[in-house]
Amino acid sequence: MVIKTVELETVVGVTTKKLPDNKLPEIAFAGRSNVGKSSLINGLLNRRKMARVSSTPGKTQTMNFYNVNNEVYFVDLPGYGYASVKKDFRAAWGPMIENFLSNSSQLKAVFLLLDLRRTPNEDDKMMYNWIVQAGYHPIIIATKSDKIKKSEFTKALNNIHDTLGMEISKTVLPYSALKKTGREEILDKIDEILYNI
Ligand SMILES: Nc1nc2c(ncn2[C@@H]2O[C@H](COP(=O)(O)OP(=O)(O)OP(=O)(O)O)[C@@H](O)[C@H]2O)c(=O)[nH]1
Ligand SMILES: [Mg+2]
Repeated sequence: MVIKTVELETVVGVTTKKLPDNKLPEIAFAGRSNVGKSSLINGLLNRRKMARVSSTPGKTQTMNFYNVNNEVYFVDLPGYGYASVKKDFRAAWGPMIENFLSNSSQLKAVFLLLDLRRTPNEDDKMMYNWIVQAGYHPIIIATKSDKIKKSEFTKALNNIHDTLGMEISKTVLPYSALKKTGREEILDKIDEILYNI
């Protein structure tokens, strides 16, 4: 997939709630606050500041629909698990995300971002299960791969597999927003999802 045009087209918040009635396919990105969802989206889109990135967790508090090439939407979901938003998340954003996952007719795939260095926690398992319950196979992206040595990758990737109880055949794609490594593999995966290639 070659990125030609990008536009933030729709923003859905807890007050606006109503999901867009999109005609193009949607690809969603979920994950804990601060895991690097917005950085990944910027990296995939080759735009430095399209999605807001912040070292303070809880930056993205809305569902942001980026129209890419008039071909597909990339959907940046609000991050979960950050202490001060935990209660709000469960009360408001949780149902909003569950509603989107369960009811969007255009949603083709959900990427779940996990920090490569960390063992997935209860919140990650909850999101993994929401995705599965909505009828999707979560595609795992292990972020911040620049923070550990290449020789530690296999162990870290297996740890993610084991903690989530994933079938061993399901892949985990490592990504670094810093080095842009893993970008082509993720874009190829998106082509595969959209065009069966
Ligand atoms: N070293 C390194 N830092 C990263 C990487 N990806 C993201 N970061 C940093 O992690 C912090 C959080 O990144 P964001 O992209 O804002 O994370 P997010 O998942 O969108 O967070 P919320 O919007 O709060 O849900 C920022 O300081 C980023 O610069 C990466 O691959 N490597
Ligand atoms: Mg964000």
